[in-house]
Amino acid sequence: MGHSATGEVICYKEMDKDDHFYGFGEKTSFLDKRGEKMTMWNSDVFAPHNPEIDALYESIPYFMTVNKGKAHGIFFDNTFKTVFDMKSSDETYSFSAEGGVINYYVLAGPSPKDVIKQYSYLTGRMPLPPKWAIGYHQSRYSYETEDEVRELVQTFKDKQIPLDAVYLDIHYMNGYRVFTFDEERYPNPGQLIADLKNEGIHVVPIVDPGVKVDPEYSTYQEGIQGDHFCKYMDGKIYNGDVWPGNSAFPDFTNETTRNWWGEKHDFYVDKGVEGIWNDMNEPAVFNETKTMDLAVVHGNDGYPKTHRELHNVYGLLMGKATYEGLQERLNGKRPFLLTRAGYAGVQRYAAVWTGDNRSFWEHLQMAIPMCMNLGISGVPFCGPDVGGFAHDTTGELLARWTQVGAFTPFFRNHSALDTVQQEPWEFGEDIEAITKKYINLRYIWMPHIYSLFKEASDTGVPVMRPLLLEYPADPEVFNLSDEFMIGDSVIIAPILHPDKNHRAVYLPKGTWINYWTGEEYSGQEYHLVKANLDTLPMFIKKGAIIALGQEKRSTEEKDKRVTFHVYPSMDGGDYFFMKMTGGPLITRKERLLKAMCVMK
Ligand code: MIG
Repeated sequence: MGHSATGEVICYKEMDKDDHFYGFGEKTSFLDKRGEKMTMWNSDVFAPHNPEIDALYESIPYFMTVNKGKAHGIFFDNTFKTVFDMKSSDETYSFSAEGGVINYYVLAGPSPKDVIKQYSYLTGRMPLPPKWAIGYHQSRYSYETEDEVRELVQTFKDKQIPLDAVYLDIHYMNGYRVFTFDEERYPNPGQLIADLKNEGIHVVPIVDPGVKVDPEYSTYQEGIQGDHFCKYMDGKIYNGDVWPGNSAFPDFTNETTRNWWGEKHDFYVDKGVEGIWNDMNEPAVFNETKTMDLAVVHGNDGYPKTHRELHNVYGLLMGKATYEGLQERLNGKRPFLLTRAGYAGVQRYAAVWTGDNRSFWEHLQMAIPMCMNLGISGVPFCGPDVGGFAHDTTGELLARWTQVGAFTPFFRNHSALDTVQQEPWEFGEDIEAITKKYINLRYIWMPHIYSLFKEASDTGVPVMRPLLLEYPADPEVFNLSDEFMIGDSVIIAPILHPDKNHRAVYLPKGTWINYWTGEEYSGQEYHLVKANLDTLPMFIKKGAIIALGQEKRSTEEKDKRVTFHVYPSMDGGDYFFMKMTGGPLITRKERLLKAMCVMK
């Protein structure tokens, strides 16, 4: 073993002038990755997230080629640092790795949706999340005390803004020790969690992998006694600085360690927790390389490998340990896990948020292709920090971002220490009315959105889609990065610039109805659409049926009534009903409705 033993491997393929490339997990820049060169190496990037930075928190060495409407995919199953070069030549592209072998799967398509089905058949699909996980979530680094959390929840209640979850960032812990609560800030967490649950709100604590080196701390003691920490070949434990100071890192490549970590979640589950937030699991370390020493040798259940080889799966395996640990403890309730780092297959365990973005309009713009490409990469449950994490947001940006967030699969407002508060009411009454309107809209649209989650969990086809998935042969959508679809018949075309209340909207083949005004537009054309600050441009395809529910305080409140909005089309298309079955609404070819159905 040693560095010299790991030779670089590379595979070249012909590139056609009509090839366009999608997927690649969590990447900056636009939708179509032709002309980009991208590295897969899980990295904690506080700043900047811009087109020059191509390695972020997630590494998914997979992409889809679409050529004149026909698609195929390639999954390069290599956990080393990999590079995808769709830039250096017009005739060839390549993918390479620092080590390992050229082992890749070709997913034959022929449609883009087929490729996603095939890829997710191979790497796994998202389990249907609990409904509360797709409601509106509020976070802040940090809500530092129990009183602050209670006051926050009371404000949501007073203002009648729906809320499903509150996040506890690192300040809830005793000196950043995972599996502890600070006794002064959070004297009675079990009571807090129970009281919030009575209000229909879940509490999601953050859990980082770093375990503080402290001989008086039980998690550290257990880790040492059980031989759970990452170490060098000579047996010396690797230590690195993270929030708790000098820390050791569980070796999630071993099943015994994953089980131990899973069991540790009794601590949270006993207090009523049903969701966990994993951060810093690239793993991030405060040093020059920003991660663990590559010479660390992971146990890997008896097949030892260096951190150089297994770095990209550390977060995935932490997710597996956490998700399975929660699942075993929740008596049949579905767990929720949010993660920052991951590898191909991360969707089996966790939702993904796109890390430390900033309160820039550019980052609102970038979040859309980033999430669409994550969806193509098998990760349907994703979203950015709404309002932006670092930097100070503005009322206008928060309003526009909340409009987008209402339709991204994961919908959480989160902001950093030392930035202005960005809860929905922080920017005056006008902005509050807008953020409230769109958080409410999320709940009204919940039956439809939840049905799409069900579809994604069954087939892998994402909730949030580029138009390309539905219209793969339409050249106008090959790189359309500022519009997205929810399912196959709704287009969201948000305003993504300050001081704008008009935009050009491309609508593909078909006839489209403005959700707000009922106005009709013909497809395969650009339209200039007006959208004042309180309007998110939304278009429904003629022929669609949309199931909508009602405003409510949280998803714990059941819909008393679901309304089917039918957008009849004269071309006599078939209509599919949505049927209630026990829990979620699912799409079924239940009954054929004719165009005379209830008009919207
Ligand atoms: O080094 O826990 O991306 O969401 O608020 C920063 C504090 C650590 C980074 C996460 C962010 C979180 C923050 N964390």
